[in-house]
Amino acid sequence: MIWNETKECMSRDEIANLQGKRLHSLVNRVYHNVEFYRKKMQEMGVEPADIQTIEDIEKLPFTTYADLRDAYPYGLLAVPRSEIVRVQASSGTTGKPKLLCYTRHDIDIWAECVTRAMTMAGITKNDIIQVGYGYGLFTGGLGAHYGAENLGAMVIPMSTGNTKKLIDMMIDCEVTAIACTPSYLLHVAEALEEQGLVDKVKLKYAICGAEPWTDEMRKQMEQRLKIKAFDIYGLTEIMGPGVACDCECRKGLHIYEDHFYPEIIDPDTLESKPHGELGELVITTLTKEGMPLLRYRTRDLTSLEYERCECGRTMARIQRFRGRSDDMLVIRGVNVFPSQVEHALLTVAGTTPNYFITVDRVNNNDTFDVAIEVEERFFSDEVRKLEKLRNDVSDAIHQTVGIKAKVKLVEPNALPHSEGKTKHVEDRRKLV
Ligand code: DLL
Repeated sequence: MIWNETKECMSRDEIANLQGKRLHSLVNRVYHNVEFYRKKMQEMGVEPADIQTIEDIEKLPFTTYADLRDAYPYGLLAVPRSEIVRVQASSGTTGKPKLLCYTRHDIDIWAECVTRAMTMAGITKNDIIQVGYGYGLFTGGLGAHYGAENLGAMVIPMSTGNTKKLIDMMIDCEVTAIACTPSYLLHVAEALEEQGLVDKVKLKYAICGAEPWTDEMRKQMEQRLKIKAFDIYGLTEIMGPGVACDCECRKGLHIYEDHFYPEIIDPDTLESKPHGELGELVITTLTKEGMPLLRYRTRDLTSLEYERCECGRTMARIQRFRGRSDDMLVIRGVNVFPSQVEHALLTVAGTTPNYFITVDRVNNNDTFDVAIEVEERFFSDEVRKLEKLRNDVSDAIHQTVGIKAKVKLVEPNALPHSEGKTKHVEDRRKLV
């Protein structure tokens, strides 16, 4: 099934024409309504009239997450504040979050994109969907929720944090589809197996994303739960979940090119890369009203495939993600920057800036260990003081990053030091 065949199966010429028109109108809107873009374009000597076709996009400036952070909260608004009906946020490197604003129309487009993704997965209005992404500022919960309702399915807004209740309701309400992170779904599978309940569930589909995952994880969840699992991609800055999703052919994630124009660039030179080559994914939001972004650097490394897919869709496909061009880690679905940990440490007296983060995946759960050098005196003091310091550090990290770390305090010089750039992170998960 294809939710919006008119759009999802346009010819490549039709796509390029539509994108050109939408880009032209977008550039006019941001030039006249967003000082940040007007200034940038003026600095580059570009005027809205210079942007007529989609190929002209290369004349436009990039946007980075630092730009969003600097514009916090409303600096990049392209409509009057009174037109905004929702905000969502994503954690930044330090301090303030990135705040994204949506008009009513933006929310409708978002729901449409998630509905397209769910339809790709085979989900219909007859399904009962449990949404196991967090509800709140994170886009996962509300994004999946609105998409499922728009599809006409029945939604159970579980959110995160109570696996027992999720399993009880999954069985009692005869849930047929679930939207959650892939690592959480494997955790649910384990819990079902331990309690001998796998045969009691009626689950058929899972739509998983918000973090990188592998074909091996997909195979495991499909076999253990007897379901079909699909990969959904998105990011708060662009919209939330539903920027792209894979179809039954599993040859990449179709990006909804009528709303999001994708480019691949070299993250060092910022030059565009030819079709098929690996680089950083850059997205322009062609239809967003509230806070549209020109050439947003996602930092996600991948390539694009433009061949028509066997499913009939013509929209380009994002290939396997190969990591990021910055140091962001996605741990249990939460974006974590090492600098946030550093920032948290600065707030606790007695710690030093020497820390080391180790991330691993044990039994399908991400582990997040932080070792910190603390002042010598704590080791000669009473154990109680050391324990208090450990708790303070743990709370500070939890507050800043949003997830709990296993904290270990070590003596000065116990961690690797280097004359050059000190390495602060080891990610042992094999996700690329
Ligand atoms: O994670 C939105 C989302 C929610 C997507 C639910 C899918 C499902 P952010 O918190 O802003 O938004 O994180 C965005 O997460 O730039 C990627 O690095 C990573 N990411 C998201 N989906 C995938 C995926 C949501 N399917 C950042 N595969 C992105 C790999 C993903 N990485």
